[in-house]
Amino acid sequence: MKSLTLVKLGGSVITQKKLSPPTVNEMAINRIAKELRAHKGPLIVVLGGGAHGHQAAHAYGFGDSSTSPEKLLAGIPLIRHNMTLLSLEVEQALNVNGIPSVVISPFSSVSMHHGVISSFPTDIIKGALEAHCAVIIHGDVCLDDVQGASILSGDTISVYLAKALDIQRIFIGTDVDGIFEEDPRVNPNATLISVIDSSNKDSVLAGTGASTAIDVTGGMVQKTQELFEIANQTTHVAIFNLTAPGRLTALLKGKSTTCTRMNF
Ligand code: IP8
Repeated sequence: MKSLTLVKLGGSVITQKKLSPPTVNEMAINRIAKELRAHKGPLIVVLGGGAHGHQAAHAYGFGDSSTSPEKLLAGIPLIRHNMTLLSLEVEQALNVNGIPSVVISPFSSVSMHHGVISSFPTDIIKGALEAHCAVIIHGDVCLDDVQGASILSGDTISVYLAKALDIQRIFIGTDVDGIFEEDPRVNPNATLISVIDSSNKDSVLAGTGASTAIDVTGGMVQKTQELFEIANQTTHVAIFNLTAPGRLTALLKGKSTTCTRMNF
C-alpha cells in the first residue's frame, strides 16, 4: 500500500498519565488530529495506554510475575473500558478534523501466549485502509492461553504491524525529544541521539533508562529494542516529541525536525 504510515501516540501525551481516575488530554488530542491532516495517504494510528491502560493494569497485577491468572482476568473489563473511552476520544477528534477513521480493538481478535502475540489477523485492518479509513488501534489487554490475560502494548502492535503490513514510515510519539544518551528526566543536560545505526546501537541500549511513571510494559529499553527490529531501508523509523507542536507535521511532510531517526 503506497505511503502507508503508522503514528504511535504515546499514552503520556494523550492522557494525563499521573491523574487518577484516568483523564484524556483533550487539547493534545485535538492538536494531534490537526497535525495528522498533513498526511495524505493510508494511516494507522496506534495508541499507548497512558493513564487509561497502565493504572488499571498495575492495579490488577500486570507486570508482576507472581499475579494469579484469576486476578489478571478480573482486570479485563476495566482496562478494556478505559482503553475504549480513550480510543473513542481520538476517533472523534480525527473524524471532526476531516480524517475518516475507525477503531479496531485488539481484544476482539488477538490471542497471546505467555505475553507474546500468537495470532493477530490483519485482514480487517487492510480492508479498512482500502476503504479509505484511517485505522486506530490501541494498546489493550488480550486473552493469553498461559497466564489468562496479557497486556499488548502499542509499541508491540507497531512492530507487529510493521512486519505484517508494508509500512513505509513509523513515527513514535513520546513526551521526550527522542532517545538520549542518558535518561533526560534524571539528567536534563543529557544529549539527544539524532541517528541510531549499527555503530552506536549497543551503547544506546545500555544508556536508555526505564520510564518514570507506572509502565507495565517495560519502559524505554524494551521499546527501543523492539523498534530496532523493524528499522531498515524500506521502513523509516523516527522517535519524536509529540508534546512539541509541529514536529509530527514536519515528519509527515518529510521535513527535518528534532527527533531520533533509526538507520540500519
Ligand atoms: O503504553 C499499554 O500500551 P503502551 C496498553 O504502548 C495498556 O505500553 C492497556 C496498558
